[in-house]
Amino acid sequence: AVCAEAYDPDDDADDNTEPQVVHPKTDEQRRRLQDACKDILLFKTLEKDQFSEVLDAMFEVLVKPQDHIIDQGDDGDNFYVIDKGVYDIFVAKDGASVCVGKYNNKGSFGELALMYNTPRAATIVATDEGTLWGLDRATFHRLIVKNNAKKRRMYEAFIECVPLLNCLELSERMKIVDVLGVRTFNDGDRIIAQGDKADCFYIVESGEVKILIRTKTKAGQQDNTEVEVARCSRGQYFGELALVTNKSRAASVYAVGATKCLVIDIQAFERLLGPCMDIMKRNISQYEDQLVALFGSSDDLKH
Ligand code: 1OR
Ligand code: 1OR
Repeated sequence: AVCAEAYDPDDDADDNTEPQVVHPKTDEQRRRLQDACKDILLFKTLEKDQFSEVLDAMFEVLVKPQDHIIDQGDDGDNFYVIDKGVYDIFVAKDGASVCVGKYNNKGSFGELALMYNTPRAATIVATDEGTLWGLDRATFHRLIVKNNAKKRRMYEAFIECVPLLNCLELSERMKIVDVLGVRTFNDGDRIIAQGDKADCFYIVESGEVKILIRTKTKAGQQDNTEVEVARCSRGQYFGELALVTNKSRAASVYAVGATKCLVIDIQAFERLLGPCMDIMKRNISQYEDQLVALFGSSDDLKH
């Protein structure tokens, strides 16, 4: 009898017999690869063995200016991690190709077509000479997609009780789980530094963070020390402001005790959190009111 069973990647018996891909690398390549991969969110929830299998399978790709690494609409072949170079992201809109963002010497792309078996969702073009690390589709499936089933089991319940994400459909919340990374911090670790460029967004899973601000209206003055303005604990988010306003980080954020955060990169934030934008903007307008109350001006949150 034929039965319609849900696909569970964990049941995939032939996975164990699939040959392991190994691209030999020099020590120098290995060092660069490790450096490029250390902050890749999709790798952050892998077990150590799985992560080293991923590294073994990756291969170097040299690119020239104007090379199309990915074309929107194509089938997915590889996932890419950036070693170096600047890459523009184009999306077709009403027949025209619109640049919607860029990767600047770090990050990764090409996961969506491989994760969901869909055509490429964007075109990625190198603006300079650059270097990428590719990971073939089969290995991506065997290690990353399989790990996603585990991630969904681990984070589904927690994500369901993050108030900000209530406005999303269940399937949209699960897409966030698929691409998120996890980072742990020790007491006092600085998670965000005021003034830095922003490339990700955080949700506190456990522990607590404190938010400190050094106001620009007192720049250079003696009493311009960092002032604590807020704390966030389980289920609360931070690091959205710079992504929403396209500015540098408005405050510094430190771990209070051992703290674990879920991390979402800026591209996934823009792609998946659009429906939550109104809530975030409403909360941002409250930052301005509190700034006025504290420092007598909200200039810090302006240009
Ligand atoms: P892929 O396999 O579909 C193209 O191949 C890749 O571009 C895609 O995986 C992502 O890794 C990356 N929307 C869709 N894909 C994006 C986007 C994006 N940005 C980067 N990629 N948006 C832009 C968000 C800044 C939304 C556009 C409406
Ligand atoms: P970000 O990307 O600028 C620092 O990085 C984060 O601290 C910021 O996003 C917010 O998520 C968070 N003013 C500015 N940023 C704040 C504030 C805040 N509170 C939390 N963040 N104010 C406190 C309001 C309770 C106003 C300053 C007095």
